[in-house]
Amino acid sequence: MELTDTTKAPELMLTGLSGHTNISVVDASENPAITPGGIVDSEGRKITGILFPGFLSHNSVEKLINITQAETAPVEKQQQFDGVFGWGPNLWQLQALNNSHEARESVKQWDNYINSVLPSGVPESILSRLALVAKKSAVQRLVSENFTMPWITLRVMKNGGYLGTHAHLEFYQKGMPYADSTVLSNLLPGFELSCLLMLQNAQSGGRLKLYDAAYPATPDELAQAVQKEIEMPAGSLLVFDAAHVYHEVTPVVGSERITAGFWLSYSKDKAELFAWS
Ligand SMILES: O=C(O)CCC(=O)C(=O)O
Repeated sequence: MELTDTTKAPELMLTGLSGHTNISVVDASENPAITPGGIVDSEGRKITGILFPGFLSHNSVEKLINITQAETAPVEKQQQFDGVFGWGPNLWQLQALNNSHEARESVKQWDNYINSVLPSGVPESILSRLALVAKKSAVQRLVSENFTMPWITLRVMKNGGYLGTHAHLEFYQKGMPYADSTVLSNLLPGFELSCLLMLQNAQSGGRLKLYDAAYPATPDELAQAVQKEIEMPAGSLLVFDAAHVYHEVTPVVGSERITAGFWLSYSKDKAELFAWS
């Protein structure tokens, strides 16, 4: 088994992003759970995120990094922003391809590639561990009209690359291309957790910074909010409330920051939990 034993509980919880208190990391004896109302502790209090150190073995981390360094891969790398590149079928392009054979093939190729580089059972183990925390029987792939969404994207941020401050509810409100996709219209509105596997930290910078401020906040409120950079060792997984909590990635300095990411969403009826990217 390539993953840390799921019966151990190495999670850390990020609390205090309530707009009132400081941000702290507390022990997992608080027994966090992923629920349709957000991430909660054992008392049912909302928390911002859960950090799972050592979620992915060194071997799996290396294999995912290698994809981004190889000359060829089954999907083109795409520039998402200045200095920020993604590997994986592109959500917006897939929408444009409108459930075509071409779109299905591109996801299949990417799945096969990920499955071929990772030790056997690792993708399933990642999702089944999250299912345990959500007390669900499974975290499923997101499928709509026979079209399966990709479930993981690799992202490389080069020297100078960064992600500006945002909360994902903003995207939906501003009508970003995927906001009215048919695939996503079956999901529980206002719910989106980001799942980030840290593969390689930048030499410096490239830190995920969370704001003690929830969407919608004014620029002044954001400027005054307590901010916390999250320390994520290679191999750790962070699950956090990206829909509500403002976050950014600080500019990378020196060597690349490499992550693998996906989102978790519930179905509208809250019965099913999906991973997609
Ligand atoms: O790469 C990161 O740390 C953050 C990415 C991000 O903004 C997100 O997952 O919502």
